[in-house]
Amino acid sequence: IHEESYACHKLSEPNAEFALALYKKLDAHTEAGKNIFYSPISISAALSMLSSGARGDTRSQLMSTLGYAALNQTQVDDGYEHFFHVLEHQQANQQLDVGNVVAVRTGFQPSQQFVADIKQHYVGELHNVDFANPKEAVAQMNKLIASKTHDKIKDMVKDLDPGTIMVLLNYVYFRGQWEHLFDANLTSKEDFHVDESTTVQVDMMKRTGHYDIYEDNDNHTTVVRLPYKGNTSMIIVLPDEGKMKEVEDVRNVLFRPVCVSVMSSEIVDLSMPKFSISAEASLEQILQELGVTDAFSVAADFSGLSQDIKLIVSKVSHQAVLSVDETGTEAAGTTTIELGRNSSLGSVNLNRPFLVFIVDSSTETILFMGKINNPTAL
Ligand SMILES: *[C@@H]1O[C@H](CO)[C@@H](O)[C@H](O)[C@H]1NC(C)=O
Ligand SMILES: *[C@@H]1O[C@H](CO)[C@@H](O)[C@H](O)[C@H]1NC(C)=O
Ligand SMILES: *[C@@H]1O[C@H](CO)[C@@H](O)[C@H](O)[C@H]1NC(C)=O
Ligand SMILES: *[C@@H]1O[C@H](CO)[C@@H](O)[C@H](O)[C@H]1NC(C)=O
Ligand SMILES: CC(=O)N[C@H]1CO[C@H](CO)[C@@H](O)[C@@H]1O
Repeated sequence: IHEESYACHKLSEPNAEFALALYKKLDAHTEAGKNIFYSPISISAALSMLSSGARGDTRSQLMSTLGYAALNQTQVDDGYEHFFHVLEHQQANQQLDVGNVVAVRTGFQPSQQFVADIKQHYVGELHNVDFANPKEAVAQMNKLIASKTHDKIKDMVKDLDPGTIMVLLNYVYFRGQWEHLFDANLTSKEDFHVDESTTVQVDMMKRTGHYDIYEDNDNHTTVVRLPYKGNTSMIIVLPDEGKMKEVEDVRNVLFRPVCVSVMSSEIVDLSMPKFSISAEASLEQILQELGVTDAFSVAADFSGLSQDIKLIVSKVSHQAVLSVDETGTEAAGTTTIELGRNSSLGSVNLNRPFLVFIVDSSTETILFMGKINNPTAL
């Protein structure tokens, strides 16, 4: 047990660092006023799966960007195995589904070792998808994602390259009930100040009661914890008016939600909007800025995924949704990593007359030859 929690814990700090690095990048790439919402663990887990099929610099770049430079792949794989194991076993009052799917082009056989590793360490499922038929494949992928996220994410995949060989998919679905429900009768329309000049109307929920809170006056921020039934909480970091930028720049302030021991329980008048948002992000550029470059280039080495075909990552996408109301929270996130061939995939369809040769290459002898005009004729 001790070993297990240690293996799991080893990933939590690098994962938090990576979450933060992603936040900075997403913020820089997101239009002002737009929401940012993502599942860091979903992105870390998907990239770790990718890493387990990568070799050479392609792998070391992934490992170091994920913050795992000091670990080897075995340690990372074990960490995820324990992580998924622990999550599976604490579902008394909440629903938390985390898992991975490897969608493989019909007829393509990924490396046996990779499949075994994904099944063992990443609770991975293998699905065959007809990527040669992109329209159908898009529908099939979206159906799969919708089923894993309880229909919270339904249209994540917009298009797929006909050359797609494999898609690595991670999903996280969470549904938690507030330990202290909001009384819906107290919810009323109130102003929400998007910025100095923009105000919108929201349904503001109200509750007065005990919450863990920490007022960090030096850093112009208030941190409050809203517990769900079970082992999860929502942590809110509320910067003082006009101080968002400053708060975002102080590392420790953003880090505090991970270690909330400094909080104390106090009676609080809490007003919180009821809302539903969705955010999506393309991560290719961000990952390259964070040091994952070979995976997207001809230098890519995914020989752990397939010895036969030279694979390259063409797309990394993330989508996440969040709904908050008086009873609790529903959130889902998915990450997809699309892998294909660098060159376009050739297609040969023997649906017209063709010539055939059976050749012995050691002696360079034509053993048989002919022309097939009608395969149904006797
Ligand atoms: C990974 O690191 C651990 C701990 O240092 C070590 O015991 C193990 O042999 C290493 N595994 C590989 C495949 O290098
Ligand atoms: C909310 O209002 C309705 C009707 O006005 C009432 O029946 C209900 O008990 C109230 N709920 C709470 C939690 O006070
Ligand atoms: C919370 O986590 C602990 C340790 O991981 C576990 O023993 C406990 O059952 C969990 N509680 C609930 C309500 O799931
Ligand atoms: C404010 O942030 C700084 C830098 O992260 C930290 O050292 C300091 O303890 C914080 N102040 C308070 C009151 O927590
Ligand atoms: C997307 C990509 O990396 N395409 C590369 C495929 O390989 C040729 C050379 O074989 C490169 O020129 C392309 O850039």
